[in-house]
Amino acid sequence: MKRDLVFLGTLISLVFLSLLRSGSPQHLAEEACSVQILVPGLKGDAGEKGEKGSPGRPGRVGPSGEKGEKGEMGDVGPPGPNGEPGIPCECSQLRKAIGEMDNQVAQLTAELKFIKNAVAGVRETDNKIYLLVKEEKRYIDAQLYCHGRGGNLGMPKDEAANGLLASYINQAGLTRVFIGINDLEREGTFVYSDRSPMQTFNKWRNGEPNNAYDEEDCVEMVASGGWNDVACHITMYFICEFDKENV
Ligand code: MMA
Ligand code: CA
Repeated sequence: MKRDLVFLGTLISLVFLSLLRSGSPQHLAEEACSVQILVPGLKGDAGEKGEKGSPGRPGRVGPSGEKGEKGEMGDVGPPGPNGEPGIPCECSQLRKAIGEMDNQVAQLTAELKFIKNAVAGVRETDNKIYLLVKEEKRYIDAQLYCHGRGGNLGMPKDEAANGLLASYINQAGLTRVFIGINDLEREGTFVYSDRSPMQTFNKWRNGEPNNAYDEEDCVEMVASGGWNDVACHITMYFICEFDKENV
């Protein structure tokens, strides 16, 4: 644009000059020639068609396309090579070793039972562990103690469990412990402390439950294994029970 203006200025001053000097035709011819150098003449004829240009630069990378569908599963590959040959089975030797391990397991089980019984001082059945707690507590606090350890007060629900608890008490030289049975919620309706109802099994001593002094809502087991309702506020030792699946 700037060059065009310079060119136009030059052109105008040359035409002006040539008009000033246009006195004689000779002058005019001279001027026309010199002006011709700077001022473009008439447009010439179209030139010959040029050669084809070199190809342009590659365009920019376009946006990525949408994800295609998952292809079908390929064919199953050929099978791998065969493994190393195995060691021949020494069956009689293995049988002997397994037999010895069975004996060892049986012996360890017996020893563990002794340790739990004598050292930890617990008793167990297939699915329960019982623990005699030699701390004198009221029924409610005894129940809290057992709950706090993931268990409950002992709840004998069949002859086997009741007999186990009775022998536990006797081996400890005790005469009575709290067990998990009460009628705190409804007088005369005894339930287990996990709130499960009393079934047909019970071990009430003769004449019990008698709700003596109209204040016996909790239950003790005596050395014979018999049950007696007693006041909840008295204190005595107690037995907790734990489900093995929770231990
Ligand atoms: C008696 C008997 C029981 C009662 C206790 C309370 C010793 O047994 O009446 O039923 O629970 O007294 O001390
Ligand atoms: Ca009683």
